[in-house]
Amino acid sequence: MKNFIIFATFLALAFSGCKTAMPETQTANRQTDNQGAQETVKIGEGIYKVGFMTNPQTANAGEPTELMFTVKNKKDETIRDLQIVHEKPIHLLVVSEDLNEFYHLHPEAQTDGVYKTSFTFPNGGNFRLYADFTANNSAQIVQDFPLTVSGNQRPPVELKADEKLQKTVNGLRVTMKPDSDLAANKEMRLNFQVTDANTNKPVTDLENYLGAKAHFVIISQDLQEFVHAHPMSTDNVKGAEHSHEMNSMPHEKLQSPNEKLNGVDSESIVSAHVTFPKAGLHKIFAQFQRAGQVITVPFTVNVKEGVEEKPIDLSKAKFPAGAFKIIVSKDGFTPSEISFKQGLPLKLAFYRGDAQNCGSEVIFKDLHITKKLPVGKVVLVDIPTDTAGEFSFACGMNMFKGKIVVQ
Ligand SMILES: [Cu+2]
Repeated sequence: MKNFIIFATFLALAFSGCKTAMPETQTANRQTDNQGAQETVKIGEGIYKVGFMTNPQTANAGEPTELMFTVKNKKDETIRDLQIVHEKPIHLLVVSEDLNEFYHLHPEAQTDGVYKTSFTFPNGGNFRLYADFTANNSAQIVQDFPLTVSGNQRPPVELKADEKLQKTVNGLRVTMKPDSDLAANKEMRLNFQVTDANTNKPVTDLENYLGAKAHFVIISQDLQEFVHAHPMSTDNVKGAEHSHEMNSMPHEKLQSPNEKLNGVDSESIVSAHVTFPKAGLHKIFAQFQRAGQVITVPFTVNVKEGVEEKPIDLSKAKFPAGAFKIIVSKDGFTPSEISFKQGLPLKLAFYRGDAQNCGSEVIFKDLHITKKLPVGKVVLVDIPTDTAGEFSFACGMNMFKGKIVVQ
């Protein structure tokens, strides 16, 4: 079972309202023994070696192929306890190069520390695999791997923007309603109105699929931009973990289930916040579950050039003397790690320069502190430094992370 040379380029986690700090890829070592090829990736303070291999060595269309992943930390220890996010340790999204095929798989942990799943590719050709996982104390990691499958290839399908953002799949008619023009570098909300194609009635019996009312996977035509987003959900508004407590978007108004959006029962509307980092064709795979069946509804959109990102203007921010500045931007918290002397008073001054991020609140779980971070306002948080220790903090979506080390 020799390894398959796989190039791991690290993807910018560009959408999903929340960008983690841009990871750098360092191709450190390449082993070609039966451990397979692995790449070293750096994210935040963590360094991980992510390996991918297939069995058989060459994947053949029409035959089961084992897709195997290993994640190792910088001490070369195999990580066997990836965080369970949306009910799974790894979400593996597989698309064909022309984005005409889409598969959502879940490699499971094996006793040897490998995460494995078996899949039968219906066609030969070039595919891209996106492994979406979160190691302990790390931000979400999305690692992509190209894979060539041998066997008969179907003719490629040209990617074209949909004229009408309405699709019917397996009795579900889904209408996508962006709340503004689709342009890059702008946070927007994509509303998906779900109707029963037979009765024309709003669908109110969507089931949770992997712990969420829907899953959205958005991939750019060049396969470089990837997002795995989840809907903002009324019943999760309280649960910091899942709630997309994003900024000044009106979703707060959707708190009570019997609210209406454009006259349609909110029960049948699922929304997600996204920011497209660049212009061009993107494919959106919206997944819903109804009557036990997972239904994937694809949309293709052409995103326009957006306004240039302006650097955060700190000139108007009034930071009190002696306060420790932490800037909140699309890249997370800057700085994200602060070491501080025990016994000295520590006042943090958070400043969020614009709304192009999901840092609308900061949560210090251990200190039971949650503070809203309105745009353009300096928000102060006093950190107790009488005892040495670490205080982690995160954004409302648990995507941006930081820590204070008192020593
Ligand atoms: Cu998944």
